[in-house]
Amino acid sequence: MDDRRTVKVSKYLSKHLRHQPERIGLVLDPHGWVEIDALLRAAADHGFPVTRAELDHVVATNDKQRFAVEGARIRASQGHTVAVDLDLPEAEPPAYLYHGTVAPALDAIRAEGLQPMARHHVHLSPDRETAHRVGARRGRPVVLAVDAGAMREAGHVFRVSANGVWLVDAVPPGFLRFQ
Ligand code: HQG
Repeated sequence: MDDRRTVKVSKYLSKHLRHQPERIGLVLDPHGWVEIDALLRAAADHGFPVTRAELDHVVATNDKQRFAVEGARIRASQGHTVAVDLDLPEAEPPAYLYHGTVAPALDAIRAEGLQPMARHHVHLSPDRETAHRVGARRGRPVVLAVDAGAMREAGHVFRVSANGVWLVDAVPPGFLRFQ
């Protein structure tokens, strides 16, 4: 399987496991899972045939481990815009986490903190390099440090996805370091 095909299949899976399952007639369970057989059937029926071997390859080699397989089922590990409850346990974050954004968002972020925007949570990275890459999707990246230790002490709940993305409902501006 070449890299271009791998990326194409990964994007197709992200689209339908995170954002628009109904577009191919899929119904996710409340925690975001779907039977792999049903997913492959729906993809084929909608003009995008994927083999089980291709799906397994994408799950195993995905650069961010975006997908989780459990038994006969698959789900996206995070990043949903459809309503799912990932049922992730609370976790104790490291003292600092990082968020990659771009300069045009900074005024709003200073005023209202980090908001989940279209997603369910604000996504935070455990290191600056990852946050830098996340920000760079939108332009010249700006990395903000989040005082996760102080947030947790103040009662904010942190969860970590299966692929190491830290999730919170929001980050009030007082916990952000703009430097
Ligand atoms: C910004 C990718 C104005 C925020 C990545 C970001 C990540 C605000 C954008 C994952 C704001 C939302 C998530 C506020 C936040 N006012 N702008 N108050 N608060 N923003 O894509 O964190 O490839 O929903 O800075 O690698 O960029 O999908 O979030 O620029 O892990 O697996 O609003 O998506 O992973 O953008 O990225 P997003 P994100 P995948």
